[in-house]
Amino acid sequence: MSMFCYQCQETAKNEGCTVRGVCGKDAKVANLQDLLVFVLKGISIYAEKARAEGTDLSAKTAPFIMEGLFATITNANFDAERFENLIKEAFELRAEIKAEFEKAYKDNHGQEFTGSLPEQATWFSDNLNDYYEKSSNVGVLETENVDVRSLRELATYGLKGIAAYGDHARVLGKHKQEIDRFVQKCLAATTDDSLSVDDLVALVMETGEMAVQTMALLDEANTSTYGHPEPTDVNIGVRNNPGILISGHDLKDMEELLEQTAGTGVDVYTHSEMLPANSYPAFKKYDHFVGNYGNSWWHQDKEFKSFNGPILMTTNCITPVKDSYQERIFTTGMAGYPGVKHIADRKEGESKDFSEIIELAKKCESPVQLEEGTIPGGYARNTVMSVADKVIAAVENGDIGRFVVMGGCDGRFKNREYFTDVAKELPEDAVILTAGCAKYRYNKLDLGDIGGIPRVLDAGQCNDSYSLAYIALQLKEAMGVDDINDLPISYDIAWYEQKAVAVLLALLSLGVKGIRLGPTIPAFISDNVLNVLVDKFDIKPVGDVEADVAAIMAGK
Ligand code: FSO
Ligand code: SF4
Repeated sequence: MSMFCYQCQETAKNEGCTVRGVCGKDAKVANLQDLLVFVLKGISIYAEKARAEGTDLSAKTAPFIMEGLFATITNANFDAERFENLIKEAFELRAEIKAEFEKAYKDNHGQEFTGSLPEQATWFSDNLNDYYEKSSNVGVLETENVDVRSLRELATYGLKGIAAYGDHARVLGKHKQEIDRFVQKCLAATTDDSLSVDDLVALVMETGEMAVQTMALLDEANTSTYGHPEPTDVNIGVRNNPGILISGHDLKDMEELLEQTAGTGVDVYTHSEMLPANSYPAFKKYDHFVGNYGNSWWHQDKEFKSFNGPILMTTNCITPVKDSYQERIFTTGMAGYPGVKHIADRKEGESKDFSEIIELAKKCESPVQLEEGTIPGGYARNTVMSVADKVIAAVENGDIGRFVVMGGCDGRFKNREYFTDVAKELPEDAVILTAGCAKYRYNKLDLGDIGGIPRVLDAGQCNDSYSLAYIALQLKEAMGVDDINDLPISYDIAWYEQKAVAVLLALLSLGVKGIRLGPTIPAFISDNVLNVLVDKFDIKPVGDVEADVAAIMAGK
């Protein structure tokens, strides 16, 4: 076995990738990612010890820890050199935090700290060969007890999701001390052998609570910067100008790209999870912002070829880059791919410089049209709540029988046709609430509307999943229902990567029961942990389409 990773839904045999990732990640990068997380845990151990001595260093640790965790999310970064550098930086930060802890300890106790610490806090080398040697022995399998391992990884993957959402919020100037503190507390806790299974279950639940807070913070960051998304018919056709395709989830990159391309004769199109940018007032004002091109992330090898122009990947999901567009794809932020040009971070008070991409676009042909027409978007919390009276009336008079939350991710495998089939099979009085790239399985089906309310209400990116929770909580108030589970809402969630784990834990922490999860139950959930989730939350795997649709409509 040269690596071990089971953090995403497509892991080999639903057990673990052991030679090379199904995602394309090689063993070298997988192991370096493990080593980076290992050192991030070491930083967290010292920061937690400093906090016990009365020194809060979370403002110093959280930005780097969150970026580091974000880089290890599925399909975000495949570049070994980038991870080598992140590990070096992590050692530097760890040394600083260690020194601050030791000083605080000495000040408080009048003597040096001599206690023993886990290896995450002590192992060091500045030799790259040592990185590689060590990196194959610091992964998830180092925790032998399968249930402890399962809970540690469940918390860590939830934390990776929190890190991604938290990093997006920070880019827009928003952060919260409580979240920053939790990130270091949670990472340090995953190294603590004294914690019982019950303690770890509690940690996982707290991860869910923090995910809710982080998603609320990101929602606030996005809407206060760019306005509330508005109902929008998003064009899926093309024009005859050269274009730039922007993918991933980073709205600040979107803003700066639109600003820098204005008046250049180059059009801008969104791809995959950037589609919801078409519904923000701040972006809709640009005439050269044409619409969305293509489908969810895993179709990119073909769609990037036919786009003809440059592609900017702001975050995940990247798939192995093909020669046909190797010269025209760029990464930025925490995204990375070997041999692909990376646009540097913005300097304090400045924008990123996208001029190289714009100049390249001018020399490219316009995109090949894949489809035409429009798809509806912009049904985030503000839009839905602005018609709350209409929605509640439709529920009360029986026009809407059920809401089905079908958010989450899309993926490569055939078993995800389940979600298309469910969308098709749901009766006409069912409304689908969605967010994330899962929507591409049914957002072009033309499922009609109920009294002007589209049957697929798209709240936005997976980053906007907070809208789905918010709508449920507001409906609970408005309809005078005591328990969120008494609302006419069912959950049929498609998961793929770790942001979806954060969203799932967030829903559990809000008390949502009876969630169907698919296309498979995560490989990192052990049998005993699954039993806990079934007992406490009645989680179930997706099953037969017809039977699931009947059960969903019956509120089961
Ligand atoms: Fe999709 Fe990829 Fe948004 Fe994920 S593009 S799969 S949950 O990384 O981020 O929904
Ligand atoms: Fe395998 Fe998923 Fe890990 Fe990639 S991210 S190596 S596909 S488990």
